[in-house]
This record gives sequence, structure tokens and C-alpha cells, in this order.
Amino acid sequence: MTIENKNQFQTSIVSNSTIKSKTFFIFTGLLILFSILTIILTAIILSIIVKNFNSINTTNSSSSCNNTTNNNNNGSISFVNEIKSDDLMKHLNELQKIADKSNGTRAIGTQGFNDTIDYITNQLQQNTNFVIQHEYFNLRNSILKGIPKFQSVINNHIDDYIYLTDFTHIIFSPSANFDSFIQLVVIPNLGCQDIDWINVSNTDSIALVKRGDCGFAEKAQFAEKYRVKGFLIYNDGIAPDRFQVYQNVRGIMNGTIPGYFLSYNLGMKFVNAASNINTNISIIMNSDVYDAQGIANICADTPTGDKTKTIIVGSHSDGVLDGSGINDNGSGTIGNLVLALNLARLLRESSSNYIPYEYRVRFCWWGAEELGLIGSIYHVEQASLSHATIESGRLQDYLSYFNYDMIGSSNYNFGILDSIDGIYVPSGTPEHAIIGTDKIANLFQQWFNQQKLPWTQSGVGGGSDFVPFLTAGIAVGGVNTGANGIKSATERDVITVALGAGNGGLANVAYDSCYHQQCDRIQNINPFAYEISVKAAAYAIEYMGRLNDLEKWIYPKGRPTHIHLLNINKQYYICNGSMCM
Ligand SMILES: *[C@@H]1O[C@H](CO)[C@@H](O)[C@H](O)[C@H]1NC(C)=O
Ligand SMILES: *[C@@H]1O[C@H](CO)[C@@H](O)[C@H](O)[C@H]1NC(C)=O
Ligand SMILES: *[C@@H]1O[C@H](CO)[C@@H](O)[C@H](O)[C@H]1NC(C)=O
Ligand SMILES: *[C@@H]1O[C@H](CO)[C@@H](O)[C@H](O)[C@H]1NC(C)=O
Ligand SMILES: *[C@@H]1O[C@H](CO)[C@@H](O)[C@H](O)[C@H]1NC(C)=O
Ligand SMILES: *[C@@H]1O[C@H](CO)[C@@H](O)[C@H](O)[C@H]1NC(C)=O
Ligand SMILES: *[C@@H]1O[C@H](CO)[C@@H](O)[C@H](O)[C@H]1NC(C)=O
Ligand SMILES: *[C@@H]1O[C@H](CO)[C@@H](O)[C@H](O)[C@H]1NC(C)=O
Ligand SMILES: *[C@@H]1O[C@H](CO)[C@@H](O)[C@H](O)[C@H]1NC(C)=O
Ligand SMILES: *[C@@H]1O[C@H](CO)[C@@H](O)[C@H](O)[C@H]1NC(C)=O
Ligand SMILES: *[C@H]1O[C@H](CO)[C@@H](O)[C@H](O)[C@H]1NC(C)=O
Ligand SMILES: [Zn+2]
Repeated sequence: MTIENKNQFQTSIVSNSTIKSKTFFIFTGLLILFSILTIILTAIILSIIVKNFNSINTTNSSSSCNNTTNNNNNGSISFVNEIKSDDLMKHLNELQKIADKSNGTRAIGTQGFNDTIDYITNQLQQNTNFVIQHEYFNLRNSILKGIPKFQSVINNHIDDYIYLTDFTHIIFSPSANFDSFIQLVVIPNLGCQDIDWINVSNTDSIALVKRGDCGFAEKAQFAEKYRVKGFLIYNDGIAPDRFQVYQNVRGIMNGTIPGYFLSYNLGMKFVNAASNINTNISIIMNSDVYDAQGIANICADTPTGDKTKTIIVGSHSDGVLDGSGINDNGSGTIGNLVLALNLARLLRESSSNYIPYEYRVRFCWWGAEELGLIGSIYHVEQASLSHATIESGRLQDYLSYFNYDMIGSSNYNFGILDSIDGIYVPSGTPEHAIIGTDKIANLFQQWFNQQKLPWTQSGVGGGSDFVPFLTAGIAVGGVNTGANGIKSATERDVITVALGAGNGGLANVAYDSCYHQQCDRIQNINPFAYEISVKAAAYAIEYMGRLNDLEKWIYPKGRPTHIHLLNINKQYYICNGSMCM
């Protein structure tokens, strides 16, 4: 998941699972609001969760829920039963080895990413007869080499700053090669309006701007517009987790002005110094930034099924720079691979008598999710172009999209993707896609109920590769087991009731306390939660694959007519609320 997953849409009362509570991205206002809501609505939380659990044995078979047992071939062979924990863990171990060989990371631009792509491709080539396609794209200024440098001179006193402690590089901003000190100018207000920047226009200066009000990318856009020599965004210190620096701050695609993100303390040091009009503050920035070339999306299709009616199952293949990315999102990457390998085997082995679905199933692995859903946005964009073919996939060929990202969290819950009454969706999502999304959510809920497993609702407001599909009018679904949101005592108790004493996990601890950290290693995976998530995925694919008129089932009122394509160069459109600001 990208950091955006903790966007405000997902801080739903009913869905703690996807609250990536790196609360630095949450406005104080929201924090306060949610604190109050949390207190006031404890009773409601309880009642909602209790309601979920009450429904365990009283499955609501409304028209949106078809008979869930008559869809398998004959009850004995089902896709779900092919999913084995050992198999998942075996492949996941291979990803761990790949990360270990690559300085502990599988991020874009590293050997670990390329090896991941090769591993998936080889597995598919050797073990399936699926139609495999790679889709390549480049990302300018996305790889940092070496350690950037940052110095200031304040009234002839030179200070050297420490990368990752005092400052980080803003992703997509270019190399900085200053050979002399350049004057620093403090941008008034929060630098979200032209008036704030007028005075630095085309000057030989570095702009210092405080975080807030508008996105990081918008501030970067102003820096471009007013042609400063460099820009610095500093954290705003309005909450305990808004003092430090972050490695994932993104500017605009193909930026031309170098940018750093500073800690609150360093920003304030400059602001205070600059408050004396006679103080001369100058800055030197030096960094080496490269383009990532040939980033791959991989898709593998069943050779059977109507190509104009495709079910997509997606996950991302990259990890973050700061760890092995085994839960995030090696778990989704491998879960998706194991789904593909097993479906291929079922369809191929005549002894299985497994009847092919009426629909093409396409398994995809998106690159550069962690840099802002780039691979999936790129794919949806390509699918919308007139030169798209039935083979490559056109938007109108896509019936539904499943997403699996972080599905083996150590202190898991099961968050089922859901529009939550249409509230927790990206803005611009067509209503007909919301109806379908809720239908798919209901399908998962039914399965969890049948299995007597606990679940919560996880809003689809942002955070992973389903976003570009959803806004493009395609119904989405899936399960995730939680990122850095905190499991409440209530939630733990509910899971304990469902799964037995000792199985509720830890209250007041994150779902994944290694989220985006070096410890996101194979030991960070809960094999039970992992297996359940992938089984749920298999169930949903098979169920929908066996429906007679899937299109009608998902879109009873027809396909959406007005779709909203996310622009790969304007990622801040998906950064509503807390994610990119
Ligand atoms: C199922 O749920 C829907 C909506 O919540 C409700 O209208 C319907 O009456 C329920 N059906 C049954 C059989 O409980
Ligand atoms: C659901 O499917 C099962 C197994 O095929 C069958 O026995 C049952 O009658 C079906 N129920 C309904 C309501 O169609
Ligand atoms: C059910 O599966 C068994 C074992 O694979 C097979 O022999 C039998 O023919 C199947 N029955 C039906 C109705 O498909
Ligand atoms: C690991 O890091 C070292 C030192 O930064 C570098 O020399 C080496 O090339 C890296 N190895 C890989 C596989 O990225
Ligand atoms: C720009 O400079 C003018 C003249 O020095 C000053 O009056 C004005 O306040 C400045 N505007 C901003 C936004 O700093
Ligand atoms: C950014 O650069 C890439 C590759 O160089 C190019 O394909 C893309 O069109 C550029 N985007 C913008 C907005 O300039
Ligand atoms: C400010 O300090 C820098 C670095 O010492 C120097 O190059 C520059 O000339 C100074 N500017 C003014 C206006 O004093
Ligand atoms: C990864 O693969 C791409 C595309 O083939 C290549 O351009 C790039 O240099 C490779 N990166 C590494 C670190 O091997
Ligand atoms: C952001 O979310 C708010 C509601 O919180 C909505 O009113 C607004 O239209 C959204 N903006 C974008 C660009 O998505
Ligand atoms: C239930 O499944 C049957 C058989 O696949 C199908 O004909 C029917 O339309 C489905 N009903 C609903 C409400 O989706
Ligand atoms: C991991 O993969 C799942 C499923 O594709 C995705 O939703 C999630 O965003 C990914 N998480 C990370 C951190 O990559
Ligand atoms: Zn992530």
C-alpha cells in the first residue's frame, strides 16, 4: 500500500483495518474530530461490530447474494481448496531471498524489483499456459543514488545536515548540483496561492515553505511556476508525528526544480533566523537523481474465457525503499501468483474436471505502486486509448477488479473493500461502479460469514491500485489485513469470540507494526491470515467466474457512462485529504 492508504476516507469508524495511522498525514482537526467521534461513538462501533457478528449464522440472502454453494463444479473441487499456506509461504520466502540479495529492498530502481519481476514471469512461464504480457514505462527522477547533501550558511556559520534525520529528497524532483550557496527565502502563509510566491519569481533563491493546506505536489508546482532554484518543504509540527522527515514525499512527475523535505525543527530554525531581516541565510543542495527505466507491469491471462468480459486480479510488485516489503506487498504479489498458478493448473489438468469460466481472468502485477499507483494508473490509461486492443485489454472489456495488497499482517483483521454506503470512495467515482463494488463486498462478507470468520469494512477511498479502476467506472473488491492502523480492544475481542481464546491478536498495537520498515520480513507474516485472504480471493474469482451474466450482476443499471481517468502526471488528484499533503 502506498502511504496514501491512510487517507481520511478510510478512517472509517467501522474500518480500523486500513487506517494507516502514520498520523502525520492526518490533519489535527481530523485527529481531534476522530478522537471525539471515537469516544462518542464507541457504542455505535460496538453495535456495528456486533451486528457483523450477529450476521454470521443468519446470512442475508438478498438479491445481491447468489447461492454461494451451487457454483463449484460439484462441491469436491473448488479453487478455494487449492490454496495452501505452505505454498504461499514457499513463494514468499523466495521474495525474501530476493530482497536479502538487494540490500533488503525490492523498490523500483533496485535489483530486488527486477528480480521480483523475473521471478513472477518465470513462474508463470514455467507453470502456466497463460498469455503473459509486459507493459513498460519510465519514471523520471525516481531513483536516488548516494546520499544527498544539504548545508546552510547563516551569518557566516556553516551547518551540515543529516539525510534521513534533518532532510529527505522529494521524489520526482531532479538532481541538485549547486556549486555555490543560494539565498533562502521564506514563503509566507503555506505557499498554496500565487500571491505567496510573487516575490520569489525568477529570483536566485531557494523557497522554504511549510507543509499544509495544499498537497506537496501543488507546492512543487508553484516552485516550477515561479522558477526558484530549489524548494524546501518543512514539516509543520502540529502533531507528535509531524516533526520528523519522511522518505515518501512526492513532488510532481518530471519535476525540474530540486526539492527536499525538512524536519519541523530545521524548518523552524530557518524561519526564526529569517525573521531578522539582516540575517543572510544561504543554502547548498547536492543530490544525484536518476530515471527508472523499463518498469514493468505484468499481466497473465487465462487462455479461456470471453476476452471482452475480463475479471482482473491485481497486486503490486514493488516494495518501499525502507524494507523488504514482504507483507507490503510481497503478500499480495505472491497471493496473486499462487492464485494464477492454481487456476492455471485446475484449468489444464484434465483430471480436475474443472470447468473453465465464461470470462477471461487476468492476473496483473503493477510496478511503482509505492510511488503513487503509477503502474495501475498507466495501465488504465493505456486501456482507455483508441489503440488498445482486446488482447491488451480495453476499459470496456474489464468487468471487475480485485486488489490484494497487504494480506498477511501479523496482528491482522480482515478488511473487506467496501464503498461504505458510497461515502468512502474517491471523488468522481461513478455511481454504477459503487453499486457493483458493494455487491462484491457483500459476496466477500457472505463467505466470511459462512466460514465464521470476523471481518470489517475497508473503505475504497484511496491507498492502492484499485483507485484508478474504480474512478474509471470498474467495480472493485478485495481484502486486506491492515497496515499501521491500531487494533482496538473491541476489535481484538470480536476476533477472539470468532476464532477462540488467544487468537484475537494484540489490542492497541498496529495491524502491521513493521509497515514500511526494515522488519517487514517473512517473520512479519501471519500464515493463517494470509491463507484466509487468498482463499477468500479464490472464492470470489470462482463465484463471479461462474455467474451466467456477470455484467448484469455487477452493473444491474448498466455500465457507467461518465468515467474519470486519473492523470499519471497529476497524482495529487488521488491525494485528497491526508495522503499527499
Ligand atoms: C437483507 O438486507 C437488505 C438490506 O440490508 C434488507 O433490505 C433485506 O430485507 C435483508 N433480507 C433478509 C432476508 O434478511
Ligand atoms: C444452493 O446450492 C446448493 C448446492 O448446489 C443447493 O443444494 C441448494 O438448493 C441451493 N440453494 C438455493 C436457494 O438455490
Ligand atoms: C464430481 O467430481 C468427481 C471427482 O472429480 C467426478 O467423478 C464426478 O463426475 C463429478 N460430478 C459431477 C456431477 O460433475
Ligand atoms: C548494496 O549497497 C551497496 C552499498 O550501498 C552497493 O555498493 C551495492 O551495489 C548494493 N547492492 C545491490 C544489489 O543493490
Ligand atoms: C512582496 O514584496 C513587497 C515589496 O517588498 C511586499 O510589500 C509584500 O508584502 C511582499 N509579498 C509577500 C507575499 O511577501
Ligand atoms: C514525463 O516524462 C516521461 C518520460 O520521459 C514522458 O513520457 C511523460 O510524457 C512526461 N510527462 C510530462 C507531464 O511531461
Ligand atoms: C549571503 O551569504 C552567502 C554565503 O556566505 C554569500 O555568498 C552571499 O553573498 C551573501 N549575501 C548577502 C546579500 O550578503
Ligand atoms: C532493471 O531492469 C530495467 C529494464 O530492463 C533496466 O533498465 C534496469 O537497469 C534494471 N535495473 C537494475 C538495478 O538492474
Ligand atoms: C476531496 O474530498 C472532499 C470531501 O472530503 C470533496 O468535497 C472534494 O471534492 C474532494 N476533492 C478532490 C479533488 O477529490
Ligand atoms: C444466481 O446464479 C444463477 C446461476 O448462475 C443466475 O442465473 C442468477 O441470475 C443469479 N442470480 C443473481 C441474483 O445474481
Ligand atoms: C500490497 O498489495 C495489496 C494488494 O494488491 C495492495 O492493495 C496494497 O496497497 C499493497 N501494499 C503495499 C504497501 O504495497
Ligand atoms: Zn506500501
